[in-house]
Amino acid sequence: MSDRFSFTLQATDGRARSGVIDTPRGQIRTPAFMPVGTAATVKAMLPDSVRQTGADILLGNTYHLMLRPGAERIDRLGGLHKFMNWDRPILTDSGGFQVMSLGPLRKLTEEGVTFASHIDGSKHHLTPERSMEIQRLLGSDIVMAFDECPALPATEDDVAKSMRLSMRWAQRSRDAFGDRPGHALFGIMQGGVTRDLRAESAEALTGIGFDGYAIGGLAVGERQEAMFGVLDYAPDFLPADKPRYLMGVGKPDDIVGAVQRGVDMMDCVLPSRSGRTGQAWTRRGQINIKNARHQDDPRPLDENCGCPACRSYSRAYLHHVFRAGEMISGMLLTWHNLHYYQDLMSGLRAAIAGQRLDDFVAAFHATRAEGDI
Ligand code: PRF
Ligand code: ZN
Repeated sequence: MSDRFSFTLQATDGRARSGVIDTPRGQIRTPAFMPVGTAATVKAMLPDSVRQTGADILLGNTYHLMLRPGAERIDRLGGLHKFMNWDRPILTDSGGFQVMSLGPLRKLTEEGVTFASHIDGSKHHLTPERSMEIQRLLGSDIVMAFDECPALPATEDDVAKSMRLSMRWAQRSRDAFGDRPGHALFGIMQGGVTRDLRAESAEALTGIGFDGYAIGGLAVGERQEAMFGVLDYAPDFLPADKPRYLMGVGKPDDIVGAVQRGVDMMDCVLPSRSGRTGQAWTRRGQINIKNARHQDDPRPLDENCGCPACRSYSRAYLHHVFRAGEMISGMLLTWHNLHYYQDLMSGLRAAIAGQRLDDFVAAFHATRAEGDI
């Protein structure tokens, strides 16, 4: 196994890419989907089960873990991998984005962000330097630079000012991260939906030099066309030989469109969160298991899915346990959704490797229905 972090491109098809990220904790096949484990758990799933869905890497959050149980505590207990019983790669987000979603509880300066905890109201300070320290204490394999993601709607001037602050923070993140063999630091591009700002941000980041580059500031409430509009040019502003990570995306059709446009990594709470609220994602479309029309249905969610929910349980059972508020409901639907997402990623990787991505995408869209099925 590699003792360093490296990215190898294996195939391209149009602008889409497939490859492998090597880390001391294992390989990440790209395009990769990262399940979200905000509070040191992918909710409702054991780590072995997450692995069985096909995940190579999880995402963790600086913001949540610094507040509870605390980064120093996790360090004393042997680091996040040991703490949560996941020995494969972990990427941690840097905290700025999560702080910003708190709204009025925060104050932003050149130095960093001061905010009140959503748990107990206690006051905290986060800077690029402290974010790098927390992510080191957690033992994160892929560390994200500390950035600011402006809340929408924002004027172009505000987006420009925010992006430039994020670029100064990117330099401070790079300086504070230092040289840590086997660990990677990713910069985060900002700039909203303005091409010139995206170009300026990419130039600043590549000038600093990172092990990978994220596209931030998208999937913040804009329509899919607007996001794809940015993805039509933004990945090309970034070095071809480094991984590109689109943060917080998305629905299955967002993922497919992003991969077609040259994105290598993504994360989203959607498959796990919607599993707990009774939504299943399948090849044929979305299933709302709460709906009464499932109560007598002996069929699985998807007869072609190999997950435990589909192998052993009917829609009628899944409907019943959801209605009854049983914990197995969230467990089975989360498992199915994560399995579906990872199946989609493996299909995309194989299609890119086989130079048949257009056919794969056409079949993906042709099989799906809009609305609930
Ligand atoms: N920055 C960081 N994390 C993020 C985002 C961002 O812009 C987004 C935007 N979709 C999700 N998560 N640091
Ligand atoms: Zn399934």
